[in-house]
Amino acid sequence: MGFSTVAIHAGNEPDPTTGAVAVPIYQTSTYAQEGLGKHKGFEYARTQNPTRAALERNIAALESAKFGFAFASGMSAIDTSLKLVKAGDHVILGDNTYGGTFRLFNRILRDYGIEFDLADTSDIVNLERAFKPNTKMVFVETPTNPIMTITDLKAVSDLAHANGAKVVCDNTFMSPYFQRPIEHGVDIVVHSTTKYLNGHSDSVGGFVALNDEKDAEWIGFVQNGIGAILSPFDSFLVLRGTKTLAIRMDAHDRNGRVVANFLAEHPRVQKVYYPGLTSHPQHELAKRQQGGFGGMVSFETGSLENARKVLEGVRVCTLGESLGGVESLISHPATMTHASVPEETRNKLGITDGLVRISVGIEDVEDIIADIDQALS
Ligand code: P1T
Repeated sequence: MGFSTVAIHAGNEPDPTTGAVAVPIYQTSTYAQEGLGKHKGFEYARTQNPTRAALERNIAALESAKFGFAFASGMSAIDTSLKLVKAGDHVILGDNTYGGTFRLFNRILRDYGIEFDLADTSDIVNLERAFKPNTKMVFVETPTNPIMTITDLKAVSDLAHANGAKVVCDNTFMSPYFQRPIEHGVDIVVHSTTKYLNGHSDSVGGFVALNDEKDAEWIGFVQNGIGAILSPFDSFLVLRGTKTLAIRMDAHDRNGRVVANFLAEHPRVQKVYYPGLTSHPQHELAKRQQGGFGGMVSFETGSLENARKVLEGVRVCTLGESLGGVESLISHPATMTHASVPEETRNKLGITDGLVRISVGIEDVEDIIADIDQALS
């Protein structure tokens, strides 16, 4: 079945009690039991909730995964995926990820005995050198936030598996519409559903999708044991969001290409980071691995002052953290999303004071272009 058919129907079976076509928000903390140990499969809402279960079936199907788990945020989903390693294990983390992912490793997991090293996972020779005897996981983002570097998921999966390690891919920027990492050999996919999957900037959530039954059992155990679950209302919102994922992503992609090309020609812009540009060093890999290039575009303005003028000069775009909503958002990675990354590392990666990131929305693209143009000039 096609992507949109799955998006609209998987998990969205009419409600068994009423026939409601939209999955109801089961806003309950617990369920009446008929007798001791006799119930309808629902005991307590941290453990099971029908609205959340519907979303879990939905996104798992979209990611070509057998199992899916919805969390209270992207970060709690990422943290739970890291519960597949133990104290003393070593993880290779892509050197450019969302700042919060780096912070989780650097400021929290480190103190719980998880060793990690950063590596440029887009360079397979470099990645191979980062493996240690105790490496149990490689964690990648592709394209990366905000530099848009692409990692070859099949090559990384083959290398990791040959070294006895699992691969986790944060698929937030592409969504399963444009990239399904499990189909390239990745073991575990994580998402911030806050972004494209929900798509309307009105919910914070996360997701873990995977195929391995034993690992899925553990992720489910941790989800219940720690309890960072997605609420019924948020589950409803994301479930509504994924129904239009395909048409929204196509629109983000169309607008993203136009904005990237416009910026690439603009005299006040020094560099544009967008895998859809033929000048992107991994354009061919992106074309092969992704179904589109999406709506995330970063560009170098040359200085903090220039960046500030753009960020404070826009009227259609909104200055703010986050991405993936229908409205265009503009942000300053160095002081916002990636402030927890040391300055030296930021500069090495290209996350300079002059870097601006746009999450290109699905407004009329002429209005977005005119807005950025007036802010740049
Ligand atoms: O905010 P939360 O739902 O917890 O998701 C964290 C997260 C995980 N992975 C990626 C690739 C992300 O971009 C994010 C959150 N990112 C932003 C808030 C941002 O503006 O980049």
